[in-house]
Amino acid sequence: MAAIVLDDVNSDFDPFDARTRIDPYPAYARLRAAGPVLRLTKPGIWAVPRCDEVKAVFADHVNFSNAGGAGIANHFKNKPWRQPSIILEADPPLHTRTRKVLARIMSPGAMRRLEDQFKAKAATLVDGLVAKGSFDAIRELAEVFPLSVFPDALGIDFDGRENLLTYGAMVFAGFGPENDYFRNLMARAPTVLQWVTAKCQREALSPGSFGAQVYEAADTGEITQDEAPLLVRSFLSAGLDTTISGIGMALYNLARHPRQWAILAADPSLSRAAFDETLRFDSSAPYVFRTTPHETEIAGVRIGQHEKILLLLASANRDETRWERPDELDITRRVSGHLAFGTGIHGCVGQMVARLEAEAVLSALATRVASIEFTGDVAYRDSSGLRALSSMPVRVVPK
Ligand code: OW4
Repeated sequence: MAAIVLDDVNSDFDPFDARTRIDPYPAYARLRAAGPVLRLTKPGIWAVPRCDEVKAVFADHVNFSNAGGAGIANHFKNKPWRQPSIILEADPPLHTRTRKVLARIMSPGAMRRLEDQFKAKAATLVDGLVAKGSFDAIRELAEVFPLSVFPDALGIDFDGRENLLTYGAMVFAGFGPENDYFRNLMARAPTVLQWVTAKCQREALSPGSFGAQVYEAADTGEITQDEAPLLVRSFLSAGLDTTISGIGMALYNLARHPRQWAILAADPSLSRAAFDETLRFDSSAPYVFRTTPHETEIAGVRIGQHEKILLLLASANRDETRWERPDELDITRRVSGHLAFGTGIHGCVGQMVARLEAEAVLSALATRVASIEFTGDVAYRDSSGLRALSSMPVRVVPK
């Protein structure tokens, strides 16, 4: 343990301010220059903007807990709005048990079984959009595609699928401060939460699906019967809004870098790498929190007990000490090691599903489309937890 304890550095940066949300990157650069760990005075939390310290915190689940909440809410001090996730908002040994089940359900072999179906659905969808010529790349593609494949893989039927979008929005808005956006969503909570609970039950899940496999793990005693519906809930929480946002931001960033789109159109096999580079460049899940169970330190700065620590993943992904030309989107760079999915024991367990979905969409489009032109302004969603567009009007030029 370091013997020297440095003074903390204050910053008035507010990650939840709507004005910084559109282009937070200049502010992130200032934070990285200011120090390895900063006190954000407005929300009253700590922030970690550089790559090395983000990785160090991710590697240390003893000093930086998830049981205290992965959003700004402090579960060590206050009761959260929903029963905590038994994978995201849990520490070992509970987390170890639940993680193993989800990692197996979303294994590479499981991904291979889904691949043909995902690619066929993307091809049909994109064929229709290319025939139209002009469309909204968010509403008609980034939102439609995950909704057309993920609920099927999860195993739920068609009735009420739009509730998945509202629930995902609630979960991610719930990671930020209690603002009007969150309160407006929560006004719909009674019906949405009832629907979510119903879809997490064994009877609601089709045989062989991701959801049914969670119940199989309960039957063998790997998890308890009570834990099964809560673990299914993690698919509903984290499985749809995330991929919609990520695919949307990938389309946006490739469209506004026409030379990068041309490289992808010339070689659609770059689609998976291109998706990862857009995640590095403009992460759709830009941050995540940890909470200190006891006093500790980061880079020599003392952090008290029960403090919230904001890990600025989108900033770490632009860290000039880690990346060459960090502010350039370059789909041919070696992008592995970016932090948009986190890393360590809580690193995104669904990242292979996300990549499969994004690859299906991007390769279908890159195979057919020479260029993408904006026909109007994009609009950002008003979420404090996810970085996402709500609209992106485009025209595509077929090859
Ligand atoms: C990023 C995530 C996000 C939101 C909810 C959950 C997980 C959950 N992972 O497990 O409920």
